Amino acid sequence: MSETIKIHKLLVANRGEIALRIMRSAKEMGIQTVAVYSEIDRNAMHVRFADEAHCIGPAPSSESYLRMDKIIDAAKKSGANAIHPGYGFLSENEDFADLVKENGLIFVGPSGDSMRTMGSKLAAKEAVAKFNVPLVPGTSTPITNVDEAKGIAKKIGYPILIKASAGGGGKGMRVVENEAEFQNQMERAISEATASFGDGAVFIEKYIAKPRHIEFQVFGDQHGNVVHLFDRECSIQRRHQKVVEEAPSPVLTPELRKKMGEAAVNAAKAAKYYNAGTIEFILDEDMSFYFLEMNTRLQVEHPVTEMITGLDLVKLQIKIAEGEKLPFTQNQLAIHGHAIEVRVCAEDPTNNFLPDIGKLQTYRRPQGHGVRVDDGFEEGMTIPVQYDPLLAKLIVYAETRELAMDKMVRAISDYEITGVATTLGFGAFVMKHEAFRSGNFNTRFIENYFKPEYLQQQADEDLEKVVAALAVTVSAPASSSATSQVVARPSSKWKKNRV
Ligand code: MV4
Repeated sequence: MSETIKIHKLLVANRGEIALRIMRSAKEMGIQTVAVYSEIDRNAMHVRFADEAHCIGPAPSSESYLRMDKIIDAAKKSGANAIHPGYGFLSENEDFADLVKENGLIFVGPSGDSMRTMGSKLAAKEAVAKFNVPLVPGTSTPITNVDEAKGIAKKIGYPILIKASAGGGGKGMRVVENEAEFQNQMERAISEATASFGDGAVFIEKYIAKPRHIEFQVFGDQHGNVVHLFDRECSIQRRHQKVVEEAPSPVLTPELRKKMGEAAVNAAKAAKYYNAGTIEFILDEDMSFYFLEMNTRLQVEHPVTEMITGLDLVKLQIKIAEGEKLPFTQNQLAIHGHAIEVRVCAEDPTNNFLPDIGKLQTYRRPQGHGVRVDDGFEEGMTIPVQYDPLLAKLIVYAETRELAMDKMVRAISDYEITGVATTLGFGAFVMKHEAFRSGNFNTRFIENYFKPEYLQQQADEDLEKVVAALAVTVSAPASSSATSQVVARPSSKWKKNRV
């Protein structure tokens, strides 16, 4: 039995909502918190919340939040004995995980070696295949010979998908419809992968045209125990960015959930995994499931899992990093109720989800039973362009999926944001859509059902109301300038979240 080392002071190498979320749990555990920040984040909420804060450079993340040396320096100066990377930035950088350890600090996450295995899709496939985890029919070694690859493709059957081993988030994928296109597409895929990732290794898989994205939260300790904390349905995505997530998935039967959960635990064991991780599966229309990849970090959507399990995943991460054993076994875990998350991004769904920047002129959170908001901004703050557009996560929890959807509709209508366009209105569209309500949807939801005109129409009606209200409340001479200012910016920035 190895002993545990208490974390007494934790540096959070991140910003925004996740930095705050991590520090809150640390504080509850009696752990001192250290923030790092870029020059532009000087007054950010995570800086003010922390017990102390260190500037690590100019606004661009390559000069601040991605600077391993400066973050390690800040940890040493502050006397922190652990670093939590959050998500994004350095969270899945295996060299950073190793460096933290080499400097005598605790990394709140998995080992660098686990990240190395799972960071390469081919290495990951090879590792999990030995542990009885279903893979999409295809190759788990790089393909280089066109004729050999054509032979394999023929056996699998077209359409097939060429993927880059070093790719991620959908980068470096190519669908090949027939043998005539094969050589050309393979050559392109290799040169693209070489240019983008410095690694030209590609492999092929059967193309699943209408998959659902279902992922399992896993947790391992440093003593070899691994459990899963059930599934999340994340099929509502745009350009490989999730917009709505829920737990549990509305389509898994208890039997299938058990089978997929066991496969997820085996996949984690294949990488000798500890701390929080996510096993990503695709589920085919015939309910066959296949391992796609593993994310070796705490994910954005972890709160839906917290709601249905009653656990605080950050506290659990900290205890595991301290060397404690998992405090429960698989059969002590159960799903309670249903949780849904809508990502509130500073993006305009009526304009191709393009990032929208500006100042949060009004910012009022929804409240009430079963409503949780994880955010990192306040009214009056300017949203920086340099970072991820995620402003907040709106999470609801209720006894049933039906009640959770209704609660989300209400919470969105109570959420007041003006000054920047957000994805809230899109969230309401999803909550009310028949395909979502019935549970009968897949990763093509947005392309199949969403029309920007739907939200634009709402925005226009709301704009008319704002103009009408101004015309009534403002005296005649002054109203002309106020009205023209509003009319000059006819965007969903001005809308309430009509539901
Ligand atoms: C696939 C696939 C269909 N067939 N693999 C996209 C990101 C990366 N994690 C893997 N992805 C996919 N792999 C095979 N063999 C379809 C996707 C895919 C997808 C997967 C999950 C969620 C959304 C998606 C959107 C488009 C494509």
